[in-house]
Order: sequence, then structure tokens, then C-alpha cells
Amino acid sequence: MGNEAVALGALHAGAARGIGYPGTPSSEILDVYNQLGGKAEWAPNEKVAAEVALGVSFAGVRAFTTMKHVGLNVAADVLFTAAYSGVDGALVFVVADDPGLASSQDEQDSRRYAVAAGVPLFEPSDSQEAYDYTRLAFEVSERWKIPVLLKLTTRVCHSGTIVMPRAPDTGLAAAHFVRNIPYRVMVPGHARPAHRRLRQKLAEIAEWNETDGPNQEIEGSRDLGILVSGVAYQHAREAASDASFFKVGMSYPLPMRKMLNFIESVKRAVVIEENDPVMADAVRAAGGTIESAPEMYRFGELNVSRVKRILAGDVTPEAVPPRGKPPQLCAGCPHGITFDLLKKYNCIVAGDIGCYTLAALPPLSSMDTQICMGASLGTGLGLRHVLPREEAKRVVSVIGDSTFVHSGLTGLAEMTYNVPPTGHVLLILDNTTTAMTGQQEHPGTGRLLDHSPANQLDYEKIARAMNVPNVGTFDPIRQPAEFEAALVEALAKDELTVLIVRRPCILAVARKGVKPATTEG
Ligand SMILES: Cc1ncc(C[n+]2csc(CCOP(=O)(O)OP(=O)(O)O)c2C)c(N)n1
Ligand code: SF4
Repeated sequence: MGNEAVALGALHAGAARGIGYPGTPSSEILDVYNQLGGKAEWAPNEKVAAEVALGVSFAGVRAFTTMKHVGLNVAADVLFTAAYSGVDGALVFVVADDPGLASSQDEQDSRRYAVAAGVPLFEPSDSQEAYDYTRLAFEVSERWKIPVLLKLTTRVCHSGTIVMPRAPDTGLAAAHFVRNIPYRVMVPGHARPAHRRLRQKLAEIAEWNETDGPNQEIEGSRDLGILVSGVAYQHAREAASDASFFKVGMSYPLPMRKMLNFIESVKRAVVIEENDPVMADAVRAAGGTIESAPEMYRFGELNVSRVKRILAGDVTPEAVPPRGKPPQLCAGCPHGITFDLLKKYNCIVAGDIGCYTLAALPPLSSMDTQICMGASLGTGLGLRHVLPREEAKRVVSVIGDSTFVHSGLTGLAEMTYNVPPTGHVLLILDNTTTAMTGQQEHPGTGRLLDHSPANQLDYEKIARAMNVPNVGTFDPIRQPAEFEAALVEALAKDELTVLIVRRPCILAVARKGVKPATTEG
């Protein structure tokens, strides 16, 4: 599997540590890396993960960080300035995009981040390349002292092809600290020259990509030439096996001279790329002429038949795939009880991301907003601030435990700082795991990535330390009446209330060998 290949590649590249935050389709990488003997850890969120990885690289050794595409939004602050500071060992951002939104709130294209931040980006098209490009990403990062993006997509992460590994890297430097204040303290006076250094590095890397980059020309008929990257290559090869191909392995900085030569060498040139027209725009900006997919193919994943349609210029409506069974909470999921209650009291629910987001769908239909991780606090407070009193009093923010640790803590600080006139009610749904992405640990579970014991955050103490006047913890299955009474009381008050709704996810309990810290009996 592509994700396993990345883990093996990182291990063979001698990475000292892999740090990430789970998110489909990237989540397996760190677990596999840990099973292979690598040092892996979950961070509270992607920004922290990227910062820890940057710190590891500042010690002169190799580090990588894993996340899904929206995680890069959270880590972007680190990425942009780390591009200026540079790294000392190596730093690879492994980012998994989700074209078609199999399990995400948007289908952004991470290649745009490489252009915006000014960092090299590799795009594997199968497991072998996932392995090879992981190794190459560490090498490029170390050679030019620059963070490197490795962009995966769902099909690359979760499909399997045979991988031939290479001998692991040896003779890597041990961790050590060398003071270098002008390069690592990004105040304006240091950042201005750092920006110039970054552009110089990118110019050099662009030249390297022209001559030595992992780009491949596949000879075929000169009647049709296809410029392609990532998994789109697999679909295009099958859709037009006679064509010539120029397959881009490093998509930023692009090997533009080679691309233009290829385009000029064929009668008809078409770019096939998933999601955004990144290469199409770049070719045209460089003066090249190339056909690209009509706008309708920008949405969703490509496949062989869609590529055939693009090549045929077919813009008739596509067949709508049969609707699958809508996802639902597991039977007996503890989240169900909470949303039954919120529905009963006609609450306006500012929701968040996790299994509990399924409460937005019928039959519960009892979540009103969901934007990004942690947004339940801010959006709920915004509604409370301006809605007429009777409506404002019905607003409740609901967040899962992993999401609360990821990005709810600052929202809670906002709740206690800019207090709405009607107060506010926050429910933390503590099922003692990150259920949605496959039961990963986090700082609130009291266990590390390998499930060994660790410090456990205490949400009650956190809320009290932030001066929330009403705080309580309830087991919705063992204490349904008490939980309901506390919710009713909280909705009636013009005060701040945090209720921790604690009941382990039934799948986490069932998982062999792992006993949730708060499971009773
Ligand atoms: C920035 C970002 N990172 C990762 C994800 C993937 N993701 C979605 S929900 C979630 C956490 C779910 O855990 P929790 O809040 O505890 O709810 P549960 O699924 O356990 O009910 C994660 C990691 C995401 N959507 N956005
Ligand atoms: S995996 Fe756990 S949290 Fe998610 S729906 Fe099932 S029981 Fe609920």
C-alpha cells in the first residue's frame, strides 16, 4: 500500500522521527512506521507536529510529518516560514489529498501550497514511487536544506503495487545543535535575506529537476502527447496506451523546458491532472499551448473513463454513480444519546468534525454547522453573540475529544474571554479515542501512539482553570437522567457551561488489547 511504502521509505532514509496527526487517507503511515521500528508519535494537531519535526531537523537529523490535505492548512504557518529558515537535517511534509472527498470537507489541491510557500513537491503515482520519492524527498531536503512536500492522493495511499526497496541509508549524522541565529530566528532583518536564499534554492532545484528530476518521457505515437502527474498517469496510460507521455514526478518547481519541448514534439498535447489545472496554468504562463480538461472534470477523482472523455472532448453530463448507503453512527454509539437530547430541546448545534458529524444526517438531523476542526466553539459563540435572546439560548457547541485537543482549547479561551450575554454551552464528546480516522490515540486518551501509558489531559481541570463556572462530567449511558438535567440547567442559565460527555467508543472497547482508560468494568 502506498502509505506503507512511505513508512518503509522513511525508515530506509534513516528518519529520526515521524510526527503527525491522523486524517484519512494518511493515517496508516505513522502506525506502520512504528510497527517497522521507527520512532513515531501523534501530536495534538498538524501545526504542532510540523513544529516538532522542524525542531528535529534543526538538530541536524531527518524528520517527517504526516497529515491529510486540510491538515496542511493548520500546519501552513510552519511550512511557509520553515521554507525561509530552511532545515538542517531534512524535513518532509507528507500530505495526502482526497480528490472526490471520500472522507473530507473539501478537495483542495496541495500542489498550490508548494507554489505559495516555495517548497519542492513530489507526486508519486503508485507504491513504488511512494517509496522512491520518499527517499528522494529526504535527499533533496537535506541537499538544499529546505522542507519538501510529498503529495499523495487517496488512490496512491490505499492502493497496492509491488515495491522493490533499496539498501537503507547509512552514515547519517547524529543529532547535534549548531547555533545559527540569523537562519533560525525569523525576524524581518533575518527573513528578508532568507527569502532571497529560498528563491535561489528554488532556481537551483528547478535546474536539477530539468536534468536529474524524477520525470519520465514514455515514447509512443506523436499524434497525441499527454502531460501528466500523480495517479492520473495510471488512468491516462490505460485510457490512451498508444500516446506519448511526459510524466512529471516533481511538480514544483516544474521541469518547464522539458515540458515545453515535449509539447512541441507532438501533434496534439493534452494535460491530464487531478483537481486544479496547476500544470495547465503553468504551461500557458510559460507561453506553451496545451489542451486541458473542461471545468467539469476538475471535481472528483479521475478514472480511465473520465480520461477517455477528456481526450474525446466529451462535455455531456456524466452518469451519476448509484448512491451508496449513507454513513451512520454505529448501533449503540454513545454519541447518539447526546444528539437525541439536542434534538429534543430544539438546540441550534454548532458542530465539529468526527464520527458525531453523522448526526447532521437523517434520521438525527441535529447538527446545524460544521466547517473545520475546532470551529464549533467560534461559530457557536458567533451565533450566541448576535441571535435574538430566545434563539441564542438554544445554541450549543459540540466537539469530540480529539478535536477539542486539536483546536478547541483556543476556542474555549475565546468563550471565557468574549462571553456572550446569554453565556454558552459546550459539550465535549469524550469517547476516549479519535474514532473517525481509525481509533488513534491523542493527549486526552492517556496513551501514546503505540498505546503505552502517557500523561492524560483532564478536560474538567482545563475548563475550571479557564474559569468556566459550570463544569460536569456524565456517562450518557449510565447517567442519562443526570446528563439531561445538567443540559437543561445549562440551557436555562445565562452562564458558561462545559459538560464532558464521557463514554468510550464501542469499537475502541472492542479493539483487541486496548482498554480505553475510562472504561468501567
Ligand atoms: C485539520 C484536520 N485534520 C484532520 C482531520 C481528520 N479528522 C476528522 S475528524 C477527526 C477527529 C475525530 O476525533 P474526535 O473529535 O475525538 O471524534 P470521534 O470521531 O472520536 O467521534 C480527524 C482527525 C480533519 N478533518 N481536519
Ligand atoms: S466508531 Fe465509535 S464513535 Fe464512531 S460511530 Fe462507531 S461507536 Fe460511534
